[in-house]
Amino acid sequence: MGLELYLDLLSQPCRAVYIFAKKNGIPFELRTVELLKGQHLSNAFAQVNPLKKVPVLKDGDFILTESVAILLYLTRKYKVPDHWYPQDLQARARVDEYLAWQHTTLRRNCLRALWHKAMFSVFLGEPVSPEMLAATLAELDVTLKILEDKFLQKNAFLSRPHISLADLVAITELMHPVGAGCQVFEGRPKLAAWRQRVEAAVGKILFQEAHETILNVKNFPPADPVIKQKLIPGILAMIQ
Ligand code: GTX
Repeated sequence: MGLELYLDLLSQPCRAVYIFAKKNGIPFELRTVELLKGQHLSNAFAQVNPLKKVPVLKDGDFILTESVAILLYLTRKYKVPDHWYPQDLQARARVDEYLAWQHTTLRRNCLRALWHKAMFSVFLGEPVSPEMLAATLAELDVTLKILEDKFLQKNAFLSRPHISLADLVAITELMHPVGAGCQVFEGRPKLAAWRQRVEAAVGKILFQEAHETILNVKNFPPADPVIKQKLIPGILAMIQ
């Protein structure tokens, strides 16, 4: 059996892995795990990842979780263009710097913005309080400023002249609040121009395909009440 990727494109880390594999022509079998149907909680999936989270990579008997580790594995196993994860010591360190930073900052804030702005109503049937939403969006704002001022600066991409894993991880994170209806690129011309460059580098068709689910999130039908009850603890833990 060749490479298998267990993904749900609703999930930011899954989108980054999906785009990277597709863009680089890495052959894989897509194993879709629908989070909102609770498929990640099944016993069958627990055999693949006891933590019951996506993404997961399976390469023969080798199983790997954590999107950043998966992306790095793919860059090392396949001959992908150097710009994704440069050999140059300091250029690579720039990518590492972003990848280390994003977990508890941009990723967390984008996920919370998605849930607080849209998914609470769609999925849990009631919105969060206006105070909570305002606090979440204010936190996101601070993080976006750091993304622009510290990471992007005046460069074309986060890790300078070429697109890298850092840009891919960042753009897939930012599409979470966009899907929820937050205008994160409005009033931020530098970030908006960067988004255009990343989309162009990835390819518009692939970018659209990977983000179709999240951009439609507000039209999702309400979840089945039984599944909803099963998912709520995981959701609350994820967005706290
Ligand atoms: N640090 C991990 C990575 O980067 O791979 C994070 C993995 C993760 O949290 N995966 C989430 C998951 O499987 C999906 S991403 C969030 C998607 C939001 C929609 C959820 C309905 N979560 C399942 C769970 O925790 O129960």
